Amino acid sequence: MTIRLYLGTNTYALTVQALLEELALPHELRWVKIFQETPDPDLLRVSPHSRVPALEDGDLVIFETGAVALYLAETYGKGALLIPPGDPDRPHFLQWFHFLATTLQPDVMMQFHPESYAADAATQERLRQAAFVRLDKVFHTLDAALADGPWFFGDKLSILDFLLGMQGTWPEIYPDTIDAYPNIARHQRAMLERPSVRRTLQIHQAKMRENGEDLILAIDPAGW
Ligand SMILES: N[C@@H](CCC(=O)N[C@@H](CS)C(=O)NCC(=O)O)C(=O)O
Repeated sequence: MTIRLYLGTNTYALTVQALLEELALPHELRWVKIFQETPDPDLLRVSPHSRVPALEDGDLVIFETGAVALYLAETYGKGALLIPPGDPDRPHFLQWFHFLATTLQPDVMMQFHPESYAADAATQERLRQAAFVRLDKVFHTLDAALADGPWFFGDKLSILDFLLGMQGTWPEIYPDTIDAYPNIARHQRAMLERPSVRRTLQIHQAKMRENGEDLILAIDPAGW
């Protein structure tokens, strides 16, 4: 059965793509344009609000980064990348899973697309700045959570690390720089050492170059 990922360059689809690479799952990439007046009909078929990522796995269609990440780990992870029900860390796994999707993500999105929230430029800028103030608190909270690192659960890598780590590559989301949050910076460096993450970022870099763009990362990977 074919796994097909619908993605745009340097979007939340990075998380799902890196997980597909991490789990060594053969897959096809279907690049789509987002933020179009007339959405790509193929994307609409798998993602009714025309956002990426969306995934097809045989007859299954699923969108929403966290849901896809859980689906892949539960279906193909053979126990890896998850903190299962019954594990004493499970409540905090759930806490951070939802924190990343519902507390971090909205303020990250505000940095890139304030026009989705307000029409005039001055209001957009005020919203962006307000989101930066919240992001600073959110990043301090995450920095404390990563104190025992490198991962959320010490040496046990999980999907949480991909959910944070792939959006953590975006320099625009840090009110100052990533180095203001030393444990997040360490987490990011550890992510960038993973072949799955490098391969994913290199694919995006190549695709962006084709489009005349550049991939700018919060931390340059060693030996990139
Ligand atoms: N909560 C969703 C957010 C997905 C999302 O908004 N993706 C952006 C790209 S990073 C997108 O496709 N935006 C297009 C739009 O808003 O029309 C998830 O995590 O999958």
